[in-house]
Amino acid sequence: MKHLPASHVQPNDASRYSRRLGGLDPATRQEDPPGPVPEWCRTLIGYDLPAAIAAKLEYPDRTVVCLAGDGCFQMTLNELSTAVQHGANIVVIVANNGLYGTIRMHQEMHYPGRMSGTDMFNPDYSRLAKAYGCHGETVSSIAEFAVAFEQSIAADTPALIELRLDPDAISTDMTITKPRKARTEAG
Ligand SMILES: Cc1ncc(C[n+]2csc(CCOP(=O)(O)OP(=O)(O)O)c2C)c(N)n1
Ligand SMILES: [Mg+2]
Repeated sequence: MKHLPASHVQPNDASRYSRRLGGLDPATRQEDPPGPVPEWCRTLIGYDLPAAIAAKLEYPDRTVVCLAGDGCFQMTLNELSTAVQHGANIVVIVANNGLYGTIRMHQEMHYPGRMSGTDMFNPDYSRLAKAYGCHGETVSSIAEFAVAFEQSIAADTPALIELRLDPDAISTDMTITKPRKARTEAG
């Protein structure tokens, strides 16, 4: 969040990463957010990209960053076309962990090791973004993020940054193996 200007708009979705990175979980929530930040948090997956586009069209002078899980983003990613068509130059950050991670977490908590339907196949999101006419970046380490973000903000098109994440790191503070181990040990 330190790379964002004080005046920004940041739609989030229901993914673990989106909520943690966006500071919307109680554990990381800021009592006094920096600047006028309309935080549109909904629990629907796929909400964030259309919301980000609408926000940019409504507040063209503000930086608009869309934080999306890969599962959430796959619901409405075709709206990249709308963003390009209407010149809504948002920055989309896709947290690619290859999972419907939130659902996997509940599967692991209640039925450890018995997962169903929560693995995902993902495209190369940076290349997909470029195919839509957007700027595209892929980030595999924290060190790469700042430059990718600066270039995305500076692009004169919508931009997308794919964060390639370890699937075991289900959130910024949780692993898959943690609830599985706890549940298995509890019997
Ligand atoms: C319309 C709708 N369908 C299903 C759900 C249930 N749901 C909540 S989070 C989630 C998975 C999100 O996956 P992803 O975006 O990859 O985020 P992750 O949890 O992996 O960070 C689902 C299916 C929902 N919130 N909204
Ligand atoms: Mg995911």
